[in-house]
Amino acid sequence: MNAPLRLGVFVGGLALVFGVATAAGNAVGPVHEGPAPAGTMGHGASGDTEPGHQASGDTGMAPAASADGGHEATAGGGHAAPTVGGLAVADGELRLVVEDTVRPAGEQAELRFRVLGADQQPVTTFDPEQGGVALHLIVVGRDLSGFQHLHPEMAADGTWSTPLTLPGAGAYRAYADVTVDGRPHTLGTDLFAPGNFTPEPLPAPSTEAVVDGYEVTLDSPSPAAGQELDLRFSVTRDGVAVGDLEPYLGARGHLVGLRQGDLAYLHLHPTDDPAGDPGEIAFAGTFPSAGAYRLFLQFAHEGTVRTVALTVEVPR
Ligand SMILES: [Cu+2]
Repeated sequence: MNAPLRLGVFVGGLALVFGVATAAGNAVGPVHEGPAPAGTMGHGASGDTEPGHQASGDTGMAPAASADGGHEATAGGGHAAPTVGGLAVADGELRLVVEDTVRPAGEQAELRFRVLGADQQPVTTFDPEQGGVALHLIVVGRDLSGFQHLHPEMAADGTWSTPLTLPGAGAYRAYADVTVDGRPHTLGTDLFAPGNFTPEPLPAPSTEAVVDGYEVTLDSPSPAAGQELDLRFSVTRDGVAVGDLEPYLGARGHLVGLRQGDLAYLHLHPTDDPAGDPGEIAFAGTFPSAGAYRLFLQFAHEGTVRTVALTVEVPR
C-alpha cells in the first residue's frame, strides 16, 4: 500500500468519524493515475450547477484533504447536497459545442466537438482525470439503451474527435466529462439519428446482470436518496470470484449512473481497497432523488473491457 493511499484511507476514516459522509468517497481511493485535480476549492464561486462543488472550503476537512494532495477536496464541505451533472450544455464558463448533432443511424461517422471557454475559444488545456484521461465521452440513448464510453483525441486547436456509431435511430445524450483548472464539469448535449424509433423500456430493477459469461452482483444496502452509498459489485465467472480484474482507468472499474427521465449524470467514485475482496469493485455515490437509475459498470479482464448495466430503483 503506498503512502497516498494510506493517507487516503486515514482521511476517509476521519470523514466517517465526523459524519462527513460525502467526503469519504472522494478521499479514499487512489483514483487518479495522473495529477490529482488539486485546487478545486478556489473555484466554487460562480455558475456551478453542482452544489457539492460550492460547498468546499468551509469545514475542517480541508487540511486533511490536502494531505492527500488536494485530492478532490471539492466535496469536503460534507453537505448532503448530491451532485448531478450533464443536464446542461454549459457549466461555469465552459460550453460544449458539437459540429454535427444529426448523425446517420447505424453508421460510423466522426464526431467532432469543442469545449469553449469564457472567451468563446476552444479550451486546449485539460487536467488528466480518472485514469489519466483528459476527457471521457459517454453516449447513451435517451431511453438509456446503447451505452458507449469513448476517449476522443484532441487536436492542437482544441477540436476533439472520435469515430462514433449510433446504433439506431433515436435521440441520444452525449456527456463530456472534463476537469479544467482543477474543477470537474460534466457537459451534456443531445445527438439525433433520424428514422423510425421505438424506445426500449427500462429493464426491471435487479441486483444481478450477466455479460459475456461474467456474473455481476450489486451488493449494497437498500438505496435511499440523498445518502452516500457504498455500492459494491462482485464479479464471478462460473460461480468463482474473478480475482484478477485488471486496472481500468486507474481503478478496478468505472461506474456511470444515469437517472431515468432527465438522464442526470451521477458522480460516482471508485473506493478501491486493495485489502478487500479481489473480485469486488466498490464505489461511493449519492442518488440525488427517488426514482429509477441505470448503472453502467465497466471492468477489464483478460485484456477486454466489459460493460454491464443494472437498473436500481430508489424508493425514497
Ligand atoms: Cu473515460
